[in-house]
Amino acid sequence: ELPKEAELPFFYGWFLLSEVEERIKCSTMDFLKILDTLEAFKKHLNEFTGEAEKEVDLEQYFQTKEPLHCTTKFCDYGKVEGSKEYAELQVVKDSYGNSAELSVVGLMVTPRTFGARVELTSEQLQLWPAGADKEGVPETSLAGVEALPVGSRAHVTLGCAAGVEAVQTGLDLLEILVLQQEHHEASAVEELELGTLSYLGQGRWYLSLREAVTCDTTFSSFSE
Ligand code: 2AM
Repeated sequence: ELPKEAELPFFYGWFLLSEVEERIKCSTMDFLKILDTLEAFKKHLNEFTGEAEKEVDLEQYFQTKEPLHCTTKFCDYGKVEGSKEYAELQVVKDSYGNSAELSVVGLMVTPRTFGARVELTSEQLQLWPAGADKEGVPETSLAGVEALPVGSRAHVTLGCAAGVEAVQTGLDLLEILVLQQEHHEASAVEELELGTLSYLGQGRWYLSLREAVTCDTTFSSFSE
């Protein structure tokens, strides 16, 4: 008889507790409402709609992806390189099912994705796979991404535009962080109660939160 292959999940990550999920959904929707009404945002509306005068309701524009989580390793049931090695890491086994407090430090919006930037602690970085930041990053952007601190891609996808896959959120976030690194203050647009809002061209917006939001999560895996 053949030995049973250990099953690998769709992905590993930190999953927000359901009451936290509700709280985050509400407060991030509030941010979209604020952004939607800003003159600065209206000025660049055509980057979302493709038309100059058309209105956009950001709350409808993005479709929520549940459960809300911060992906560590996308395995696709073992099809992705390094999945088995990741599952077998002692730190992954030891942390499985444990709670973790994730720190959300910013929010990002692009015509494709809406996400929350997560700042990982050194302990949490042990669960961040080597090379995860640059996976799928276009050749031309690699140098910029490699100059960012490890774990810069960590995020929670809050929503995607119709037809956009969640994997895009991390790529959009990296693009924003690279642009910010290249020409920092230049992009600051507005001081909001929530924090500092920056515009980075081509419909890309980043809100650096005045105060980080702590989210209770569980490190676990997801399979459909
Ligand atoms: P996300 O982490 O940006 O939300 C299931 O599709 C989950 O795995 C989503 O959360 C998604 O993106 C993430 N994911 C999908 N494909 C991926 C990839 N190639 N690399 C990293 N994460 C991926």
